[in-house]
Amino acid sequence: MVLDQLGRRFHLIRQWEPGGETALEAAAPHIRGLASTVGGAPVDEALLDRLPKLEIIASFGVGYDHIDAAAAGRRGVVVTNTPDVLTEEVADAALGLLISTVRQLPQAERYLRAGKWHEANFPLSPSLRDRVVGIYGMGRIGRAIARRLDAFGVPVAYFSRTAHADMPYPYYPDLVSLARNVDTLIAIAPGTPETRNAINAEVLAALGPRGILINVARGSVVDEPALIEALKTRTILSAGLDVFADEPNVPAELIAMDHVVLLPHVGSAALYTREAMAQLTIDNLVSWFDGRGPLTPVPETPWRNSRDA
Ligand code: 8YV
Repeated sequence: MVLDQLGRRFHLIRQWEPGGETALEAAAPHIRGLASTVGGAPVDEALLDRLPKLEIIASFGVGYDHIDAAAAGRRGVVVTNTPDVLTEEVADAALGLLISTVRQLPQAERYLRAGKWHEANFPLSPSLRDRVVGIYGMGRIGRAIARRLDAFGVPVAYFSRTAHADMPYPYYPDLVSLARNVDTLIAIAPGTPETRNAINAEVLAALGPRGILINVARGSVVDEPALIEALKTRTILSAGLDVFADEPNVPAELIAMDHVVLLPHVGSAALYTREAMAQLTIDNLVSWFDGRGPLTPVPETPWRNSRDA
């Protein structure tokens, strides 16, 4: 267990437990390390102000949009995340969600359980065989998704901040032109101010009536009301969503739709991978407090090696 391991080495304040806020308040002037996760309390200027002795924030997860890493950097506070150890797991989940959505597997399962197979065969679904997949974000996970699609014989194109010379796939300079040239879009870009609502009404219209959107990135990357509208008006065909704008609050309109597949942010949520993520979070803290520096600092962090990472 992560907490046992941490507890053997450090004095722990569990902020999320009853009385945690009071304990944090009392210990705040002495706290030197913070373990944090997406979906937990945001680590913003206000929290940083309360922790004058803070040296390191070790985040459990690869995305760290809940942390103001630039503000931490300005104060000389190191931020670490958990890259690599979840790449293949999240790519597996992305492919699972893609196939589930295109082939309507959850709907087919509901159909069987409802006893409807006795009445008729499940209707024919769309296929991955006549599709071109656009990937939004070509970082580690984007590449792992692309590799899987290669193996599936599905053509790939992409848009990311920069074109990658080593990538054999067509690159489009913006999301609208990518969406116009594919019919299936997988979002795996980080949640940043730049990517906020990047998949908007215009992108969804460009994706078109055969369009399927898969989001395994962050809810913030998609303009959620625009997506709901596009699904209602059949501007696009369907969506497979693992992430939402205000988790765990999923809009009732999405829940009411039978032609979408919805998952409770499970991209990395397999025991094997979560253990590896937890270990890397702990290892970053231990390495830091042993004086060996952070193992996986984020680019905004003041640590000298981070620029080469
Ligand atoms: C979360 C994730 O870390 O790594 C990420 O960016 O979104 C997930 O793996 C996980 O949900 C823990 O909160």
